[in-house]
Amino acid sequence: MALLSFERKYRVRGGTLVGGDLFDFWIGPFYVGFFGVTTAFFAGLGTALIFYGASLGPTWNPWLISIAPPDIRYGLGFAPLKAGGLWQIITICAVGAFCSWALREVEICRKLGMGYHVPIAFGVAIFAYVSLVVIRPILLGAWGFGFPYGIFSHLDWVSNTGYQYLHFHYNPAHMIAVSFFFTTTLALALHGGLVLSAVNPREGPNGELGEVKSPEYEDAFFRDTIGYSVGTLGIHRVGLFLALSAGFWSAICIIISGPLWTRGWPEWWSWWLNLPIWA
Ligand code: UQ2
Repeated sequence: MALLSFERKYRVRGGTLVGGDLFDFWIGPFYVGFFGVTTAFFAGLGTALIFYGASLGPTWNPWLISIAPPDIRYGLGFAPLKAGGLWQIITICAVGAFCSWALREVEICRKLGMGYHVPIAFGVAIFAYVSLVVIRPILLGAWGFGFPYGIFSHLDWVSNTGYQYLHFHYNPAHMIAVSFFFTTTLALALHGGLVLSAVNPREGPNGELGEVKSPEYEDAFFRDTIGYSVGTLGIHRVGLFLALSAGFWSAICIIISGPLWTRGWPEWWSWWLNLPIWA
């Protein structure tokens, strides 16, 4: 179905979670909805506050601008605006905007009668962010454990936080996350390569245009190579699982650093050295 006639068909009322028909309209190609309004509100306010915070700082160099969280001594209370309070409100705006965006996706899924896979996937990304600036700071007792909002400053925070545990790559959850990130790129490279090889095949022996191949060819390629094909639907399940697992274990690896384990991560592995079988 042509996109324009399809749009006429699906652009109907309904599927909203909040607000009934009130925000059930489009602006150009964009569905608005109640959560489109809240997304715009939080994103607009948060961005304005970042510019305000930058105006208070020493530089307009985009690499160096940084909005820092409050000092640890403010604990889990509100800090003065210019001493981390801005960071706190910007964090509320960020979480508000991300969750609004996810719920707007849910409303669009409901309108289209689709599954909620995309908003659930986005929810895992939100979880990874929230684990850094909300969950872990609460577990450690101070907003000051969140990371600063700046390009270089957040890199410094990641490096410093990593060295605080001596060698972050020994964090078992970090190991799992990294493995999932790498496996995700492997799976997407295999999938992208396989689909392009079938849809955009080489030319024939006499230079004639290659014929587009069906999914049976894709299956056959992997059966010939490794004796198994996960299938055209299966590869997308594998891909979604791998990518969500990468984000999930990233969140776990930072949440357990501090709240669950305060020493260097290499030391965590002494459980292995202390197994009675070595005695
Ligand atoms: C596949 C298939 C696809 C694919 C890919 C495979 C026809 C178009 C890439 C092969 C994938 C396998 C065997 C699983 C890979 C698993 C990991 C953990 C990397 O069979 O079906 O559809 O794109």
